[in-house]
Amino acid sequence: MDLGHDLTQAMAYAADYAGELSFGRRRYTRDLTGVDIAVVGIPFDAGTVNRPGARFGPRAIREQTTLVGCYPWAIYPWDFNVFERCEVIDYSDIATVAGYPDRMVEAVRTEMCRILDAGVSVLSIGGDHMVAYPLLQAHAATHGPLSLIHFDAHSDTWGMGDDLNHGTWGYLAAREGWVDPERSVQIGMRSPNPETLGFTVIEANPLLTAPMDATVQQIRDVVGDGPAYLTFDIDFLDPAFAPGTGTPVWRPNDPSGPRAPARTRRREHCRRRPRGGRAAVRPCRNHGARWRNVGLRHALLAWVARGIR
Ligand SMILES: [Mn+2]
Repeated sequence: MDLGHDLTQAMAYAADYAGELSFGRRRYTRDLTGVDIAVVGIPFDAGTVNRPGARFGPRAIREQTTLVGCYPWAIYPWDFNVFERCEVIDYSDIATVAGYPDRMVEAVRTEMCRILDAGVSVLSIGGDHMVAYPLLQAHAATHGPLSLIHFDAHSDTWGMGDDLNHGTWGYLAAREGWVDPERSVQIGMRSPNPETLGFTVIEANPLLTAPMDATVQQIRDVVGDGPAYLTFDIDFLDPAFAPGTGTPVWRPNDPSGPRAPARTRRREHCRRRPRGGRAAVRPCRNHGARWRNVGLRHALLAWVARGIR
């Protein structure tokens, strides 16, 4: 379905709660003529070893992106409007058949090669992290070995022979030469894996104590100027704020993480004796995670856009 430019622009100013649920109100189309960035959904979660549900990710993210982007001059904090700088389309979802991971891999690889061969950049929305396997394969076929910028609680480089799931794609991508570990960096790690495969690893605790600018410079120094692929697992964040993930891992020294209630209780105890238990978790606990998804996806879109112009 191609809604055309006029309606897209009209919907950008329409009520947030109405209208098409494409990514950022972009056109649903597979016509790549004149396109800079294609947003592609991959609703797949058969690669997770724990909690499924990521198949609902692309739809939820698209819905949340309708809540931002209504200011034509910019989206805070960026000083440019991504949609003015680049022609962005919503390529819709890559169809997968539940229960057949091999078909997902083949379908993603085929569609990615079509998009990348047309000179178009991709922002994909998953889906569990196994989808990175065909995505990296297709990008490496186009650009050669890539720097990987990997935000995650897990390294996803556990080697299990040829087995492919959301915890092994990084191992396989390095083994196949699609990513160059010497130019790659993993950020936020907090699941022990002594085998780094040569990746630069920035663990969660140093990340939380180091100045942000120093960490950004460290990432730049490792990655250099070559082609890079950025991937962000939502479990990079503390699950207190983004519980909707397959394998949540708490951030031990995060000032807003699990230690915060303990510190608060200690201070509280000095002032008066506790008089009751803690409140129950609210059923609406995923709202915070949804808001973070909105910001994250626009940050990633801006990152892709900066690489184009
Ligand atoms: Mn993870």
